[in-house]
Amino acid sequence: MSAAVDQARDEALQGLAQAASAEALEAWRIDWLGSKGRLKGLMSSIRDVEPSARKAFGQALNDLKGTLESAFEARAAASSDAAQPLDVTEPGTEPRGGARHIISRTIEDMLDVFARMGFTPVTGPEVEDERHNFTALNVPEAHPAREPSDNFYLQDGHMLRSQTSTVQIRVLEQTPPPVRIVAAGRVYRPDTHDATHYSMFHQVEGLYVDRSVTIVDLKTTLLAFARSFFGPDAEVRMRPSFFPFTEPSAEVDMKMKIKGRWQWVELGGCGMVDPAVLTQVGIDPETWTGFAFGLGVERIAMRRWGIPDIRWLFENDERFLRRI
Ligand code: FA5
Repeated sequence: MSAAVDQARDEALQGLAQAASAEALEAWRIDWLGSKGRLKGLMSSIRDVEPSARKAFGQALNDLKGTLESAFEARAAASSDAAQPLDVTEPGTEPRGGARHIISRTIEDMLDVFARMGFTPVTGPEVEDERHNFTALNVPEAHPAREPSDNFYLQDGHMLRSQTSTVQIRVLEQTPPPVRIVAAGRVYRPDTHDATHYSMFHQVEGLYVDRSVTIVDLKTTLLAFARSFFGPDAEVRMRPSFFPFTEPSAEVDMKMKIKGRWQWVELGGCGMVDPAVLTQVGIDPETWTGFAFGLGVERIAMRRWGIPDIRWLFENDERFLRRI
């Protein structure tokens, strides 16, 4: 009996597909779904079915009824849409365009400012080896920065880079000085998410190696960046700090006006390239000196746009994305 139901379904759907006008559709409805239609006929034939098979047959017919009713409704809706003439004078719906993410825009703006100061943009891999992330940067084997709890280690001595300082090594390995580059990109640290920390964030790294680069060049460069990026009144201050790959090292703060009040904001680290790093890549530290800096892009974007929570940058909430 199920063959009879299958055959009826095929025949009915084929007929429906061929019904090309409202009249033909109505005729199909009466023929198949009407009170004296073919489906009703099939339903009354249930009497002739063996009692043990009646339940299954009844179920198959109910399914068929559901299928035909929905197919008919879909067809009728489509043909009534088609019957509506298109009013070409009606105002259209404006398509909602996307926009570049605020982090991409911030990076682009930062690189622009540094490009005007002669820094060439370069990139480096996000999956790094420990040599480029630590060893060549003068970070000793037992240094706490290498702790598994502070890094995303992969297999075979590889890891997600925890800082863009890796690019300093990659560039110095390939390019003889003088070198003046900026490298922007993602870095990864298993930090707990809060208003100012995320486990993936972006840094902009700068490196300048030449014959007589001094700390005055470093401060002048950072100050020029701050004034160009945040406005002519911005100021920069360096607080003594420690990074294994720079000596001396400093945290760099920028003074900027936030909601009408001047505030010092920490933006990254910097320092004079440690002679040990230059030696690692075969550059003579007696001839060449350099400075390097690494700035946190999210913190800069947050300050620039008054965003109170770093998580807003990555949650893809449209209400936020559309406002900025
Ligand atoms: C470094 O990563 C050094 N590589 C910077 C450097 C480069 C020093 C060159 C000297 C020479 P630090 O760990 O402090 O330094 O990170 C730099 C900046 O990244 C911070 O100031 C902050 O702005 C940002 N940052 C650090 N951790 C996070 C985080 N979890 N979420 C968002 N931003 C972060």
